Amino acid sequence: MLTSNDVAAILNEVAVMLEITGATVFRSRAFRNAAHAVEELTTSIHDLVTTGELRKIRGIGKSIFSDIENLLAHGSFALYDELRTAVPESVLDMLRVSGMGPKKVKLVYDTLGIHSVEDLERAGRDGLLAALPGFGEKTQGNILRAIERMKKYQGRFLLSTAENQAQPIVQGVASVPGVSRHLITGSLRRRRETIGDVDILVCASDAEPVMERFTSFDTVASVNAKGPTKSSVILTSGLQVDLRVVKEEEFAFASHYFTGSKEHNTEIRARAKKMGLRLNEYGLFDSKEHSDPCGDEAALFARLGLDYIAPELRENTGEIEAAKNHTLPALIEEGDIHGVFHCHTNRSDGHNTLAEMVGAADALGHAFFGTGDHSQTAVYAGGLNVDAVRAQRREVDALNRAGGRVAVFHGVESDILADGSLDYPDDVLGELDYVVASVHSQFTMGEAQMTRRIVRAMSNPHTVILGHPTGRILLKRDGYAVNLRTIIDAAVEYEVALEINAHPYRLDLDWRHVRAARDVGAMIVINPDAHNTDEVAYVRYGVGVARKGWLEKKDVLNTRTPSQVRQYLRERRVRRGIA
Ligand code: DGT
Ligand code: CA
Ligand code: CA
Ligand code: ZN
Repeated sequence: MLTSNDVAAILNEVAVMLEITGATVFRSRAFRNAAHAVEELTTSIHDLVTTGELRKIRGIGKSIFSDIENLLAHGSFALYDELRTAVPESVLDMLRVSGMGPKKVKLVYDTLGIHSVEDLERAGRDGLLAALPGFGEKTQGNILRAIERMKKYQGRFLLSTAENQAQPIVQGVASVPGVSRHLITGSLRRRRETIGDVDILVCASDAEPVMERFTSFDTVASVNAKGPTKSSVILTSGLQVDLRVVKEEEFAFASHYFTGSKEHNTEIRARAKKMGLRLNEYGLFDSKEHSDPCGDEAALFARLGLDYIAPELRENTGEIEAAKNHTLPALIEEGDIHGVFHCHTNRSDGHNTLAEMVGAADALGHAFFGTGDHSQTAVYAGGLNVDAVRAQRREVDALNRAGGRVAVFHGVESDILADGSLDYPDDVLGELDYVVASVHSQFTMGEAQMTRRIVRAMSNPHTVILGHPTGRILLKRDGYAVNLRTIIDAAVEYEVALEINAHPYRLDLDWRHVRAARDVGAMIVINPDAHNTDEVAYVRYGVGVARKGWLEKKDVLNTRTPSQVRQYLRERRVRRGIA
């Protein structure tokens, strides 16, 4: 059954195809507006169509209403079918190349007959794109680089996507009679930001029914391998899932081996070898080829003279040495998080009211919640003008006076303007509990200029948090050029917390840099950048990043209680001379 989001995606696709086929701006805009209206729905689109209520929503005209009706009833509508015949799918694929909007796609299609990303790449290499109106050498170069990037990312999935698709399969396999243990291993267990394939490990007396169940899920598109110990499938999404079935006495060894990383495994094997032992996925063998059983991974590490190494740390970045010396960090856990700061409400581009967002925080057991709506320059995201900021202040105060379980902090996500200034005058910034400063524009600035811009924003005493420090969008867009070493030093100097943006599209700051920030004592804060109530829970993806960055509870601002946060903000204001 199609969800509102599916319907919105199809309406958007229609809008794009209309543009490519040269329909009037009004026509494509009507579909875009309708898509937007559908995205905003909070009740079931099926109910709204049945009752005709949908017709009353702004942005849904009579003819689009009937299109949606047909779409829900028959899976398509006349115009959609027509357009899909007129515009080959490979042409639409070009939209996935960053920098290629509908207008550019139409132009290359009409003038050069370019039909696909491959055509586009060839034309770029031949220098044909640069000659087109509105392109030029620079755009051509950008497009070629974007295609490179796309190829590099192809075949990888977001952590959240892989996890959501793996979950029902793991549950299904685990419920097969005779399965005693099950575990997701590989990069997913290590909480990498993107996932090549999913690795599942199962302990079962009889492998056959497990493999049978594994290969027969609805979501399986093809079966690559099916054997007594290993099977491998490709899901309809293109995601590969590997399953291994092992015996009880092999489980600890196999779980360690298949969790990886390869680099960590190589080091661990070398250590075993030095001790006169041979380690593989089946056991830890002495010179007589005898392997004593290990109940779990902790026992395996102990046999190698090591403290237990959490999966997130197994990247061969010093964890084995630290495990030997008993200097591994006591990693932060999800339960340590008492609240989050950077969240959007429907005052800017969020989908829910502040009260609803606070309700979501409450449901997660959080003790505080911080707003972070967009600032006035971010017009495209419904940024708040000064009056709106003040109106929100009153809303926050009223909620706090009402004395709910969740303390509300009032902040904004201020755009960092091109020159590094913030988006409100100082007196307005001073009325807020905190400011998250983020770059949302002019991503192509050179590294030196971008670094100066961000450092200037951090030096503003009102800036408490630097939002998504590199601006990357995983699998889509690399971060802007910025010297993170300088940013990390500025974070210490100006007492600005660096955000781990926990939105699974971002996971920015990257865990490798989180570790560097920790090493010099920078404060870190984990924020979900939630745009609806469900996304507040994204904070847990950020906890994975924090753990990969070796963070302890004390390193993270939002492990503090509301009164500790209040005290921190107050004392910081004094230290920064704005009390
Ligand atoms: P991915 O799938 O690219 O996101 O990354 P992983 O780490 O999940 O890699 P994958 O699926 O190829 O293999 C799962 C684990 O199995 C890997 O982390 C370590 C182990 N493994 C696989 N191949 C080798 C190998 O050739 N040598 C060693 N030592 N371990 C391996
Ligand atoms: Ca894998
Ligand atoms: Ca694999
Ligand atoms: Zn942002």
